Amino acid sequence: MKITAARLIVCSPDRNFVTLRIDTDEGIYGLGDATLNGRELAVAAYLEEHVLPCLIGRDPFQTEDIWQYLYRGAYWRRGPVTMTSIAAVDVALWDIKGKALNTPLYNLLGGRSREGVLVYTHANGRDIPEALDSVRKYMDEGYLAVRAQAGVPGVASSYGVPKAGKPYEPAERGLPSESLWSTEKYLNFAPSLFEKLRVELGSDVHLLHDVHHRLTPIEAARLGKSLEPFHLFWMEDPCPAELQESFELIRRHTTTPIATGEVFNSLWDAHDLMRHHLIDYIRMTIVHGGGITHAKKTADFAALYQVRTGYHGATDLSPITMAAALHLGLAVHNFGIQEHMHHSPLTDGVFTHQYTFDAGYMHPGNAPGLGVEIDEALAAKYPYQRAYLPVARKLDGTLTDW
Ligand code: KDG
Ligand code: MG
Repeated sequence: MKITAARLIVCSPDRNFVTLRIDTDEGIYGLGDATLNGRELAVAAYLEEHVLPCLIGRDPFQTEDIWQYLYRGAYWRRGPVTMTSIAAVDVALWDIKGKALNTPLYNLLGGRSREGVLVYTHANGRDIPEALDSVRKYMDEGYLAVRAQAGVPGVASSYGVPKAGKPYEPAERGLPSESLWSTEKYLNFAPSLFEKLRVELGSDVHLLHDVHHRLTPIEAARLGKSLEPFHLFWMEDPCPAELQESFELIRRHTTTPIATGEVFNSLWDAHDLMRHHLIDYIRMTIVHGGGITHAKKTADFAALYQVRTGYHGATDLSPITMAAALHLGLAVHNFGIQEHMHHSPLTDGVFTHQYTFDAGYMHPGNAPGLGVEIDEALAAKYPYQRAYLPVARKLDGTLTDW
């Protein structure tokens, strides 16, 4: 089998997505997600100008060799634009392999290690009562695990809180908006949110929380300690992870489990965190972390240190990435949990998919390959629109981590 064509579909059905389609001489094609939120066209240009011409004529079954060719062959290595581009190619090739062998992707990754993939979704509210209602709503829908975020009193537009009744969506069209942040107010407030949730909801539901890289290590240590009575499933991204030794300080003070890595793009960003038992869940996802080929290696490395997977799954990761994550999640032994933030009905209309949700678990479906199709005619009606993630400033105006 040979690759005969590769092209991009850039569309914006409620939000931007970059999708790669690879065609072969046997009429089988594969899809890969190449979306990097707020920097979409950088990846599109990288693929179009530098990667796609190199694919024509290659055997799509050679996923390892093509991965190495794109990674080592670029010389520069790593970085979100490179690794998202490689991921798009890699996922599309695995999709082709599954279709050619007439089997769902999970069968090529080790087969089923479990019946379903435990997922968590996003509950949020402007205040604690709204957040409580939101968690309850998802529990009523069958979710066994829910991430809870609430507006911090005195801090306008806190992370994870929807604006004016719309579903929460991190990127916004136009130039970046600015939001405010106060660590002091947040640290005083966050334990009261989880105290209320535990009192009202009991101890069975898994509760998760995203700190979104906003604290220093000692502040994160205080937060983790103060949340211990409410036994969170995890505290996510307690501080920026470029400085991996930050997590040693957090670990010295708290047993609240830690998840990090949604902004990582290679195993080398995380290997020290794993080797030194500084994290419990790795969030680096397939689309930003070099595709299935590299995610599988990262998961296998993590397994040596009893670190489990907990992949990023916000709306900026297209249904193609969601499907890929569900296939891998079904297969790897050290799967932990998968994020599932709902796409809009329009996004789901463009990317029709076989995956399903039932009683807290998702399943990738049994269609050959990934089990996702793109409706290109519908996609064409929603062209790309510039959009950005917000930036954040402290109350005195200092730029800080969003
Ligand atoms: O593109 C960035 C978002 O996906 C991110 O802000 C969402 O932190 C996030 C999460 O955990 O889903
Ligand atoms: Mg996050």
